Amino acid sequence: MGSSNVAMLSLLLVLYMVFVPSLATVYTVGDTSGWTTGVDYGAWTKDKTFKVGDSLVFNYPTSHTVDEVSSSDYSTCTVGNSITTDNTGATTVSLKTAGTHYFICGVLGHCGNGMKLAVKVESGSPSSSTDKPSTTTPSTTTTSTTKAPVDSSSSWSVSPFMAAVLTWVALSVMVIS
Ligand SMILES: [Cu+2]
Repeated sequence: MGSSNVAMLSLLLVLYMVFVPSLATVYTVGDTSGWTTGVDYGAWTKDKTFKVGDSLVFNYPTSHTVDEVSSSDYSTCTVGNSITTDNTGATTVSLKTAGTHYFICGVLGHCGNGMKLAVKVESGSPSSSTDKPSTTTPSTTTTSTTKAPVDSSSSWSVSPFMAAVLTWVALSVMVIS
């Protein structure tokens, strides 16, 4: 392997290391406002594109909760049927599957006062971007305190894998030449 090839390989490795972490984005819900009443979360999500592998961080006083709920419970602000719930004050939710995920505060009246968040999650791979309604797959996310087993097959987006494949292809070409 010539020195130019070594340099090229190094460049590829650097690009790979820079590129891969940027694929998973951590979003702080409501930014500096956090998770509270009186915030328009529809406006907060409007300019954002959520992908499988991204995370939501909810920051709030423990007088609130973060509940993942069904589409219908989201629409009607129905509390008590939550899929997952957390009230630690700092809840990280991994978006593991494509589709729309719905979150409300479980404290009576707070959802009606704006504490409702719908996040449309796109598949990490353009070739399999078949978004399904989350109503057919309720247990699609886990909170930081949920003990449900992690679905490893869907928690890892395809793009880092593709980046690794491309790196190896490039490496193979250099070795052959
Ligand atoms: Cu609340």
